[in-house]
Amino acid sequence: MDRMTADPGTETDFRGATLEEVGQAARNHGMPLEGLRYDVTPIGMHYLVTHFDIPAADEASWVVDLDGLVERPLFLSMADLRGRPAVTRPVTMECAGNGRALMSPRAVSQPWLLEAVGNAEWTGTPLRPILDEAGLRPEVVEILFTGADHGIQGGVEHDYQWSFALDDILRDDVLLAYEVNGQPLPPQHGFPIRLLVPDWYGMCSVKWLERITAIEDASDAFQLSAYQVRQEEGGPGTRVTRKSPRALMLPPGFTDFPARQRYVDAGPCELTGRAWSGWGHITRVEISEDGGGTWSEVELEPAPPSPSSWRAWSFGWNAVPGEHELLVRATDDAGNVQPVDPSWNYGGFMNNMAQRVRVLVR
Ligand SMILES: Nc1nc2c(c(=O)[nH]1)N[C@H]1C(S)=C(S)[C@@H](COP(=O)(O)O)O[C@H]1N2
Ligand SMILES: [Mo]
Repeated sequence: MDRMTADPGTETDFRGATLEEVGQAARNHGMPLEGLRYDVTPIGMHYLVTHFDIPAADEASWVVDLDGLVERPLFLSMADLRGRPAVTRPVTMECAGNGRALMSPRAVSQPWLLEAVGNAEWTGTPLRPILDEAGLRPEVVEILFTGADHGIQGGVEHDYQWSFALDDILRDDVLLAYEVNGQPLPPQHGFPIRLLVPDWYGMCSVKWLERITAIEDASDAFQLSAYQVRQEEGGPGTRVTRKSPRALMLPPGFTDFPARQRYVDAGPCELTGRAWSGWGHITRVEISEDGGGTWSEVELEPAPPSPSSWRAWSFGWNAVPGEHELLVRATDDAGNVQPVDPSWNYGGFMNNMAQRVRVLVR
């Protein structure tokens, strides 16, 4: 990024961003935080991540093969999948790299600030009855999902894949999704069909799904070793799974370009936003005006029917003239609370530090 975009109001120095990062940022867009206004994110505003290229896909000839250690392999056409019971679910999806660019030093990858999120209504058919129909053999340990996209990452050529232990995937809320917000999936979001796993970070919701394989050993698929919280390259780590809690504020007032400093008129100012967690319901959202020394609870809107969808909040702020930095943090009913500072890891994953919003009140 050039000098004009340096110093967007954090301690992190962006001037060293590489051309690779600029290339990723240009392909993989975030949700402008104004999108927090909408309970259901318009699909063009939903964040987007594709590691390799968006593959060509023809709905009429697309088949999802379900094979491996099953009694009855299935070849699922789109007509077959669309003919099965359909469920629509609002799901907050977030990239595990959200917050990466706020870590220092940051991983050279997709340089997200905080915008890698969206809350769309996904329609599809539940996965579990399909696995039941195929009949998993007793020796099955994991279910491996393969997308139609192919490339090289970390020097390893592979199809994009994710694999789950049985307990993690035999959930009633996992879908094979073919519509989003009432429309067929757009090409970039996985047309004609993708896996959708609520509550986990987005990397496991395999787009352009073409194969489901029941396997008897833990998979060594490349992405499983990439999505690890580790302290050094190749070091021991723990796999990224569920989303940590996060609250985000709809940017108040108006902005300058390009630094995106906020300007607000003095007086009562309604702050609003959304919060979510992959570990349960959001129970508390708080705002600090003194860098995290003291916190005030905001008002939470009624909880959504499923905690897989984000929860709205609002706060009546009395804006007094001067420079302010507002911090926002969420707590979930499993007791997880957002930290004020990032906890660093090599891949730049799961940085759910409290959001900092700089506001100049006039
Ligand atoms: N086949 C395939 N599936 C994929 C990816 C990919 O590159 N290829 N990216 C993953 C990542 S890292 C995320 S965060 C989500 C993003 O989904 P979206 O682009 O629909 O928002 O898709 C996941 N599924
Ligand atoms: Mo991601």
